[in-house]
Amino acid sequence: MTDDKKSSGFSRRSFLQGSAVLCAGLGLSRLDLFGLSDGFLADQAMSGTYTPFDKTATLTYNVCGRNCHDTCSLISEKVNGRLVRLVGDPSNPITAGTPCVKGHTHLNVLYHPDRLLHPMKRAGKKGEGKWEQISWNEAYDIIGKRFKEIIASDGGEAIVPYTFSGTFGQLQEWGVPMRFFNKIGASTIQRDVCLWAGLEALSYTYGTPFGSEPEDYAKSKCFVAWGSNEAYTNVHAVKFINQARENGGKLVVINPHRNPLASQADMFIQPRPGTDAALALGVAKVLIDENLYDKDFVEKYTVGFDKLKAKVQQYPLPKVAKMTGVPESQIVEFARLYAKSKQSMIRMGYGMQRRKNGGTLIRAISLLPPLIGAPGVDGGGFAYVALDHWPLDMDYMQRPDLLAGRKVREINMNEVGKALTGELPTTKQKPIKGLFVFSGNPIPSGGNVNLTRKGLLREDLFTVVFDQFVTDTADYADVLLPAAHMFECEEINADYLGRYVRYNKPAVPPMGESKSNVQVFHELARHMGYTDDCFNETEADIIKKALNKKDPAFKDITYESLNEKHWFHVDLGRPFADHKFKTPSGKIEFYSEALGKKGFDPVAEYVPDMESIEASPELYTKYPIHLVTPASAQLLSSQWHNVPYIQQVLIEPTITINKADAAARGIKTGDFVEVFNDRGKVRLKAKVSASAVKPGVAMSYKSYWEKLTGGNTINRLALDENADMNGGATLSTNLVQVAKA
Ligand SMILES: Nc1nc2c(c(=O)[nH]1)N[C@H]1C(S)=C(S)[C@@H](COP(=O)(O)OP(=O)(O)OC[C@H]3O[C@@H](n4cnc5c(=O)[nH]c(N)nc54)[C@H](O)[C@@H]3O)O[C@H]1N2
Ligand SMILES: Nc1nc2c(c(=O)[nH]1)N[C@H]1C(S)=C(S)[C@@H](COP(=O)(O)OP(=O)(O)OC[C@H]3O[C@@H](n4cnc5c(=O)[nH]c(N)nc54)[C@H](O)[C@@H]3O)O[C@H]1N2
Ligand SMILES: [Mo]
Repeated sequence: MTDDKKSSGFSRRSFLQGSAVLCAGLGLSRLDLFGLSDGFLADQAMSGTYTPFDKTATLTYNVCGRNCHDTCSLISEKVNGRLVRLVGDPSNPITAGTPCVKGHTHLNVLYHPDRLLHPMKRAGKKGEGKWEQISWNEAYDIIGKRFKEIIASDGGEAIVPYTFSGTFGQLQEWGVPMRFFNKIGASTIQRDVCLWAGLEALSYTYGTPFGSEPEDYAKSKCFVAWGSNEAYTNVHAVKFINQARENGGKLVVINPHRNPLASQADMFIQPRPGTDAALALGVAKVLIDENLYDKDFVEKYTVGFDKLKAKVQQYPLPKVAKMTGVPESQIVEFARLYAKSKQSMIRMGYGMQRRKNGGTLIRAISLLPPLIGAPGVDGGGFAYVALDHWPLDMDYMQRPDLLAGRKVREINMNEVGKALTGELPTTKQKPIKGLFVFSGNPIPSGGNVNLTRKGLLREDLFTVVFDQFVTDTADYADVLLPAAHMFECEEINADYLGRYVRYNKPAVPPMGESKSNVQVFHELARHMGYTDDCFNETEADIIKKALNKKDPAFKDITYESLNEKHWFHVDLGRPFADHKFKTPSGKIEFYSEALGKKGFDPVAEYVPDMESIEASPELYTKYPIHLVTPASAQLLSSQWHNVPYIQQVLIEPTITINKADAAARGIKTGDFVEVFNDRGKVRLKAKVSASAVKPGVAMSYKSYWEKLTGGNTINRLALDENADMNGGATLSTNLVQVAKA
């Protein structure tokens, strides 16, 4: 029936023991109990993990490998060669039997009538959407010939890949495609759109950005969802937060937008966007002034406390209240609640650090856990991301040695529009001539999409788009290549919520002529005459060779065990339980020389965001509303927008504004409004609220498709800069004006 024989994990074993006791008591064999005789289905049913819908179905263990914290473990059922049902793997402690709304509708993506099934070449003007079907051979001929011409005339660096979150798999997305680009000496793409500024900021404090796992949230006495949106962006975290509350823990939400969790929180703090560093320093001042900090921890495990103590004097509460819009009394109340127990956890989201001041903002927040002695404590410390459990050797997969000593330039994906239009000094000097977009979608998921469009319209730019659908970006391609869906490909996924490694087995063959990323880049390399052995490897070859065999934490993960168990929890222990920190001093650094050397305040400071009343008063006069553009519940960046079922539940393109701003502009709920800044203009429906956002703030969900909204994606307005740290994104740094349409 299937080669996936067993379900995985401890829950299976413990249930089997339980069922044996139950059966013995009833005088039944365990199989009788389930009315099943043998084979995989009986095994599944007995394990208590999964009862298939159709007894004749073939089951495959899959992964929702889209770019989402949770990265769900899934089980698909196949009948007559077609997937008919999909459930969350009940044995996986995070997925626990159910994916989110998007995961539930994966089959609608897989079998979408608009799936791109054949290679195409452009048959009209760029952006016109006219195509002619071609064979793979012809597609490879066209791409290979054009790339070779570009390499001969301008060098490999004139070609750039653009990629991010189509699959987020280690193999198909982060790893193997880079072999091809290294071989041709293409410019490197800095894949910094997402959470990058925070990674650097946290490293100054702790020596690593990798924090606690969701299982630990449940042990929290005070869980602080600071700039995160669990109910939408990582729904499986909510269960653990609820467990904490059932155990008497408090929930605090800090967010300019009253998101679902905020409405249920014990305390909701609603700062002005981009001012969280001031808030954190104000909280630190209360902790120090009121002697609520952990002197023992501070003395033993930190450096620079005196400098922090001096620094917070610059943040008296009246000043902080003015900067942030948070009342003084609430700052004090929060500090006291937070310091009540060391089992206080701050979970930082990524939306808030996609700002020009995103790094300094995360750095300031990161100083709070050590003040109360929380790092290393059960249910205490911080959570941001876990990426330290990737099992595959990146060098093996990406093969940087194929560069053969060539030093290539880096293009930051956050500036793709500027890069394509020659607005960056490097691309002005040496223009981009070839662009290969795969597993990414700059229109509408990047910033300033009007500028990106201008770049993509360049007649002298050769663009390949490799996707499952004819996306907004695909409209500007010269060649379109059909990508296989993840259920059609082999992949290893590591989540970024906890520390799970998951194996995704192909459940069905690729539809039409679609192919996996690995297949396409290997075939293209061979077609272009590159004879390196690596381009002949299959996915299985690569996984077998690239699996981490050195680190004992990964010792149980082999190709065979992945096939058998489907997912693993990588046990790296509780972060900081040993009180060892990989900073230059070996301690938590309230004062960081490395940070100072980069030109930042070595402790922390509130740096007004690039577009704000303080930093750009003239711009503020024109555009007095801070626009935040977080993730919607039903889309994954731009993905799923073209799925009819999702369209029925997705909120139409809307902007939420405060009633004071609405009244001043004569706007009522349901009115159409124009939202604009120097980067563009969109027409959206207004939703007026007394409290969802404060006056001077607006919210509209990110990355709706241009062609499904009549050209009204909010990403037209999003800032396309690099954040202060690590080349991060600035998609949340937006001043706009709103006017009745
Ligand atoms: N449903 C769904 N899930 C997703 C995604 C999706 O598109 N849809 N995207 C996935 C991806 S790529 C990522 S990176 C993650 C992101 O996961 P999250 O970081 O949880 O989500 P975001 O929506 O980016 O931003 C979180 C929150 O930041 C708030 N915020 C914005 N500016 C500020 C600020 O200045 N201060 C504070 N305190 N808060 C602020 C927003 O209001 C928002 O509620 O989610 C992943 N999961
Ligand atoms: N306004 C605003 N915009 C934002 C953000 C924000 O906060 N505000 N957040 C940003 C964040 S956090 C992120 S991570 C980015 C995401 O940015 P992107 O990764 O560029 O965006 P996606 O829309 O996820 O596009 C992924 C594309 O890959 C395709 N795809 C899926 N699977 C495969 C595959 O197996 N192979 C190939 N070749 N293609 C595949 C999908 O169909 C889709 O078109 O968006 C950013 N956009
Ligand atoms: Mo992201």
